[in-house]
Amino acid sequence: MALWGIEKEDELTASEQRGTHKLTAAQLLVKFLESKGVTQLYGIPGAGILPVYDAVIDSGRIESYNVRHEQTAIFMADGYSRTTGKVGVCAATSGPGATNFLTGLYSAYCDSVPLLALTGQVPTGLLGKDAFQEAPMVQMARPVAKAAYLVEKAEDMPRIVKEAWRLMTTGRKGPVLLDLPLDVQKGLVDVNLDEFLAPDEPEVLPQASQEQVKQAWEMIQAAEYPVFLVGGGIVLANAAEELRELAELLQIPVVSSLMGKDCFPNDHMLYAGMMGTMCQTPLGNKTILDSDLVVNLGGRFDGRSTGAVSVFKEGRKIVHVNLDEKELGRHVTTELAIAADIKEFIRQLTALIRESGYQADAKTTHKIVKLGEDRVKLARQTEFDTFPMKPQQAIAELRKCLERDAIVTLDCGISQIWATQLFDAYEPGTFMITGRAGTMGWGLGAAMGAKLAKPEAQSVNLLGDASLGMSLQDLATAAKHNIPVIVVVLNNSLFGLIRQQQNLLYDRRWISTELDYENVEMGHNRGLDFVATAKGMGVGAELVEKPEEIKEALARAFASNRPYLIEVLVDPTAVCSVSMDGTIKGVVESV
Ligand SMILES: Cc1ncc(C[n+]2csc(CCOP(=O)(O)OP(=O)(O)O)c2C)c(N)n1
Ligand SMILES: [Mg+2]
Repeated sequence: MALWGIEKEDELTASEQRGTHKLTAAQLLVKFLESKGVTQLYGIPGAGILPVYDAVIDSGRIESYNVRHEQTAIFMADGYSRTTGKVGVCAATSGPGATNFLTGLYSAYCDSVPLLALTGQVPTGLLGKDAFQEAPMVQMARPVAKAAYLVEKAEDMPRIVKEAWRLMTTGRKGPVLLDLPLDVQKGLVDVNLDEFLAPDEPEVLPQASQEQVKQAWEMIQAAEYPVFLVGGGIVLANAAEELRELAELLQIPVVSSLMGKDCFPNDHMLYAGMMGTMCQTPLGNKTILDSDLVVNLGGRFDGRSTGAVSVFKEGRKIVHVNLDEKELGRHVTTELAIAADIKEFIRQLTALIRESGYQADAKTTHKIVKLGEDRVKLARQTEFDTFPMKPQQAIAELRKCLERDAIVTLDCGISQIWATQLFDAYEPGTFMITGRAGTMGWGLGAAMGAKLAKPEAQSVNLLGDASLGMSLQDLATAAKHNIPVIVVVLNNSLFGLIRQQQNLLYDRRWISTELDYENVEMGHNRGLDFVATAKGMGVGAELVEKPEEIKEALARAFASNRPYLIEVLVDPTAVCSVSMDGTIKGVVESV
């Protein structure tokens, strides 16, 4: 069958190739992935990527999970990567299958997540000729990926795949796209397998000089009220334990950015909460505003985190340590900037402090006692007796019912913002969110990838109804492959966060933010019936209207050991607490 109508397209069939002593580029790619410990492939096959899929059949080690939308496949790879720190791999066919990966690449790139996206491409002879399902993937992907390669010749495959792997997994990590023309996938390559599959040289990361570490320590000692501001780099560098040891040694409060939320136990006496204009806590912002020195470890001073820099910076010095030199001084001017592996930097600083014989004094201890008092005083309200329930209450209830190491994935909206503010995280890699991209539709795929990576952990996608509308079809993927994720959808029948903005910023002029309609089949006015839809796909589901029902619904969900959806009806008038003037001083509390 000649799909692209060119001569010799099927020059060598897959079965003919098996008889040769050489391997096709697709087979080599699969062998390489196996050697790196890849065991799962998420995607949707199509004519343009079939040689890769065909090679997976012979793999014996890699299991293929087909999905209902390529976007979910790349979100699964993302969730897998964030959970394990390893590389998730996904595949799509040429043209529309491949372009469906773009949001996934962008979301992973924004948060420095390594994943490998494999896309089929038209045969090389047709490139640039507007062939059926030809899309300029490399050009489209480059701005939103760490790298994107078009593999033009089969013999380039060994070099490119090795280079791609090194790029994804070293330095500041990120997603890489390999665009694979059909004839290239099928082309034969003569390669020395031992050399090709030999392990890479260990990575050498930039390190802080002793002088820089000393300077940082001197600045901490000179400060009246030093604070650690920790970012996602701590999770990526697997440095949570080192951070905890350092913070405990110094008795310094820890404020996190959104991406750093799960790198420090949120119930630790030194944890002050999150700083920010949207995803923040009153204590997090207050602690920063009370400080005279902010030591940023592995964060990047995102604009939604600092708010207006004039307010954030006023009266305080900054030490910034980040692996990526490009981040230093990019948004905020600093008194000391260090490009270094964060884990090693923390170890060096801890060693220096220990050598100095430092002991926290009474003044420092007093500050921590005060922090504890403020934590109670400034805690946001989560108990209400309103009907329908507030999202805050649903989120607090959910947290109480889940295990400490449960993984929660989030999409975007009011429910997500409340979750960042109220859902405590205790272990790295358990609070998963597209921090910079804010991608609706991300969390279900991510939760499935996380569950496949760590089957023993509870994996919950907490999201709003509109967000679920963007991933709903892949409940069928959870059912088909029996991936027991729990979906908790907070249904206000609204694009709630956008409605909140229309109310606050556009004189309550509403357009296109309501999702309700009369569902004549189901006999209610909520529009889409999530419970019926989930059940239609073979996913257990139930409706919850009162907070006290959440616990038992979850117990049933976990007992089923199958994917399960819990639809929670929440107050459509509920809003979340965000800054009104774009500064971390300007958060207006809403209940
Ligand atoms: C893919 C994508 N499209 C659009 C947006 C803009 N957006 C942010 S929040 C939101 C509404 C989310 O509604 P829902 O998931 O129901 O959560 P709610 O705010 O109602 O809790 C929209 C449209 C986005 N973040 N991502
Ligand atoms: Mg909603």
